[in-house]
Parts: sequence; structure tokens; C-alpha cells
Amino acid sequence: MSGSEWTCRLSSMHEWESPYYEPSLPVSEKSNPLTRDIDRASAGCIVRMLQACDSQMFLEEAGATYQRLMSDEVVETLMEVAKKVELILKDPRDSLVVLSGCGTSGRLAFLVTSAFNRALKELNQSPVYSYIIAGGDKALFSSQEAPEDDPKLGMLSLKEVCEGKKCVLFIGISCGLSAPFVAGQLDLCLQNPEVYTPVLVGFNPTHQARDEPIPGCSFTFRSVVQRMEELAKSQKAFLINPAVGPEAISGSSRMKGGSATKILLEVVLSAAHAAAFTHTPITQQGILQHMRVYEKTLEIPYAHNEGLSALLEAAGKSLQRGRRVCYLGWGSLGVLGLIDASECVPTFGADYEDVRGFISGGYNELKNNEGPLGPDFRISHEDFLHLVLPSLDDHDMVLLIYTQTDDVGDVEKLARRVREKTSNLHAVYHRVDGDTAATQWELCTKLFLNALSTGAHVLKGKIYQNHMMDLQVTNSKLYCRATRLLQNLSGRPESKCEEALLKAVYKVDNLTVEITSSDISTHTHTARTRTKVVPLALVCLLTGCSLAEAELRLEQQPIVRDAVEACLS
Ligand code: F1P
Repeated sequence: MSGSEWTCRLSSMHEWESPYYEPSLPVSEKSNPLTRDIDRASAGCIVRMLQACDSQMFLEEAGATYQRLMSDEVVETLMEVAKKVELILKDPRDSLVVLSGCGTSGRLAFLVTSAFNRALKELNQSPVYSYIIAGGDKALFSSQEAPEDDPKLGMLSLKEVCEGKKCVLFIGISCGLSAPFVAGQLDLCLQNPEVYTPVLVGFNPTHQARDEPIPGCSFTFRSVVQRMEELAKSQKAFLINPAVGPEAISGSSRMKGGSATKILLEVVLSAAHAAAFTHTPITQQGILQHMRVYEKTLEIPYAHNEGLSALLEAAGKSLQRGRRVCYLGWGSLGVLGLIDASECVPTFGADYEDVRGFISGGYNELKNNEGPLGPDFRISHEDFLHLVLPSLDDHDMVLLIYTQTDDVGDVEKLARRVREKTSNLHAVYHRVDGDTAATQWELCTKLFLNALSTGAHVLKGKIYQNHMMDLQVTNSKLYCRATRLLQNLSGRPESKCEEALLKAVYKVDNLTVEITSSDISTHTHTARTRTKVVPLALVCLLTGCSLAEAELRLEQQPIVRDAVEACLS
């Protein structure tokens, strides 16, 4: 892409805010005009595009279309929620702050509660934070999308965590204001206001909250949000829902959605801690100042543009060859490595072995609710040494992720072992620079790893324009997204696209009545074990060929855009 073309792209920084831009889609599902051709871009250009997308998070409020991270109303709500947390910190008896979400949102709930409980421990205070992730702890490191559709499960897990508590501040996170699991929890809070105060964190305006009926429930996500809006007037419920712009890869809320979640939660909880333990009042100024620190932090990973591009290219090469990328991390940065790696499976249809994370100390370091998760989830450096290292060579990439506060001797020892097998060894190292806080290292690392794994999969050919084509169709949100994608790319009516999708899911050329009369949860359950359903459905739609033929075409041309264009020409 030439310089002038890029300048032209940058001028479309605000295009998504127009009411005419993809009007039927909420912001979290829109495609970002900045990355329309990311699938054709060089590594350097991909990095620039991702940087531009991330910088949209902190754009000033232009006109009145959407609230932004630093809009007055958002900052005001952050202050009010921080005050509620402060009260609990000062009198924690029978009280709890619960953070809950699905997928990335639940992973960040875990990361943030761990950090702030650790901070409390250092002050000799007892923990007040709990996390819930849909699907339990195995969802921390693997895709468990089905529980996301279950509002009752959400309710029950919240009840269980809060048993015996008299005062609960519940923070439900759903980037798209869409997960039924979280809707169920918010509904429970609204029904029991004497115990629960609900807070919702997400990145769409309330009128874009999902309004699809939830089987077995009388509410939708939107109707829950509307009830919360009523209560928000008397500060009995809180909505924190600025827009951060469409994701670089459409709908990939692990990226900006996840980063903005982390920023907002950390801003609120640190303000509360400062108020409770160092008598620092919660002020608008203080909140804004903290936000600006994060805004500056966004620049750090991209300041190493060339290094990042080179890494992205190296990782892309490893993946193209069917080889591995391994993250070896320490402390919370190690957790971010585990998370980023595990998200490649549902996001890019990657194999579990393609990108894997390992953390020093394994589950002892993690201190998750359920403890060690068994042989399918091996995460320690020892596991890496036994299971992975013996098969590595120069085509596999290894990335060390640590800070100067970690045991550098241990890092060197591991690096030596790795170097015996591969020279393709790199490091992301943070050191104290002025008053850099651990949370900034974390955000930096998250951005860096998200850019690396996204860019590498783009280079591998997993993305079509800026859509994840090979997405797993394992919950109702993803099922609807897949049908919509097929409609956009094939131009065929919705009913035809859904038919093609179902044929790919059930591996049949003709749909039976049994299939067509089943509900979405049966389809998404069946899709758990299927691969390449959307690309297969698209090739069938475009050419009218059988599934077997479509499979052959995709085998011959694994780069999705090329396969589709070959069908069209
Ligand atoms: C939750 C989530 C995402 C995941 C995938 C499916 O979304 O699990 O984290 O990447 O898109 O949905 P949300 O409820 O935070 O919008």
C-alpha cells in the first residue's frame, strides 16, 4: 500500500461513525474501513493498520453519535462505580465484587480480579473480588462458546459465588452487549436489588444491545439493558458502554474490546483502592489522568514498529509452514501469553498446537478457582520442555515474555535450552522506565501479542478482507455472524446462506427435515467438531458445487481470499 493510499485510509478514521455505515450492525460487529484490505497487506502495513485501529479507542467525542472512553458521562459513571467499590473495601463483611463474562471478557475478569486481590493481600486485607467465566476455568485457556448462550447457567453461577453475601457489586462484561449468560446474571441482580447492584461493561450504545429472543427466557439482552437504564437514573444500576470503534478483524472483540475492558476495570478499581487505602479522593481529574496514561501506553508497542513487523513476519512464516509459535512467559505477562495463544483456536480456526503459551510456575502462579485443569491443559515451562521443545527446529518461533522484576537467571537458563533447538528465539522484555506500572506492561503485552498472532494469521491467509472466515460456529452470536458473512460475500438471500451453512455443519448435500427443524443450539453443538464450515459454505454458494468438491478446492488453495476469487473468476 502506498503512502498516499494510507493517508487516505487514515482520513476514514471516523467513517464508521456515520449513521449510514453498515447501519444494521452494532459497532462491535461492523467492519473497520481502516483494515478493508488487511488480507493483502505487508507485515509493516498490517502493524500500521492495527495501530490506527487501536488509536480509535481514545478518539475524542466527535459530534454526538457515540460516547467515548473519556466522555463526561462515562467518566462520571466510572467515579460512581469506584465509590461503590470503595465502600465495599472499607467494610468488606458479607460483601463481594464479582466480575463476570464469556470468552475474552471472562479471561479479563480473571486477570483483573487476580491483580486486585493480590494488591489487597499485600495490604493484609482479605480478598473481595471474585471472577466468573462462562464454561468454568477451562474456558480461561480454551474456547467454550456454548455456555455463553445459557442465561440460567449465568444466574446459577452468580448465585453460587454470592451465597451468604448481603451486598454484591456485580460487574457483567459483554463487549457486544450480547451474551445471554451475562443477561441472565444481570436479570438476577435486577430481581434482587436488596443484595445486588449491577454494572454492565460493553462497547455498543444501548439501543444496539442484542434483541434476539433467548430460548426459555422472557427477556432479551436489550430489555435487561433498558431496565438497567431506568435504575441508572437513581444510581441503582450502572452502564459503562463507550464505543471504541470496529475491531481490526470484524467482531474480534478480544482485541479493542478486551483492551478497553481491562483499561476501564483497572481505572475503576485503582481509584477505589487509592480512596480506601491512601485517602485519595475519587475525582474526574484523577480518572482522566489515569486514562491518559493508558492512552500513552498504546504507543509503546507500536514505537517498535520495525521489530514488531519482523516478528509478525517470522511468526507468519512459521504458521505458513505448519510449524509452531510458542510464548514462554513469567507472571501476569505469562497469563496474557496463555490467553492470546488459546484465542487463536476460535478466532482463526487454528490448531491447538499452532500457537501455545506456557507460564513459569504453571498453576501455582495462576491461582485460578479450580486449580490444575488436567492433562489437556498443560501450561508450565516444564511441560514445554518435556512436550514441545524436543520437536522444535529453526522453523518454529519462540518468544520469551518477561520484565526486569522476574527471575532473569531463570529466563537465561530457559533461553539457553531453547537456543539448542532453534535460533528463532525472540524476547519481549519490559523494564522500569520512569513510573511504569505493571498494568501498563500488561496492556503493552496484550496489544503486542494480539498484533503478533492476528498479523501472523493474516499472513497465513486466514482472513478474507477483514473478516475471520474460518470462524467456529459454536454459539448463536457466531452462527448469526457466519450467516451474515455468507450473505455479504455471496450476495445470496439469508435463507440460502443459512441452508449452505447447515449443509457444511452437518456435512450433507441435502438437508433433512430433522436438521431444518432443529434449533440453533443443536446446530452450534454439532458445529463444535467441524472445521472450515464457513469457507466450505461460501464455495458451495458461489459455485453450486458439492461439499466434496468444495473441500477439494479449499485443499488446493488454502488462502481463503484466493480460493474465493478463483471461484468467482
Ligand atoms: C464474548 C465472546 C468473545 C469471543 C467470541 C465469542 O463476547 O466469548 O470473547 O471472542 O467472539 O464471544 P462478548 O460477550 O464480550 O461480546
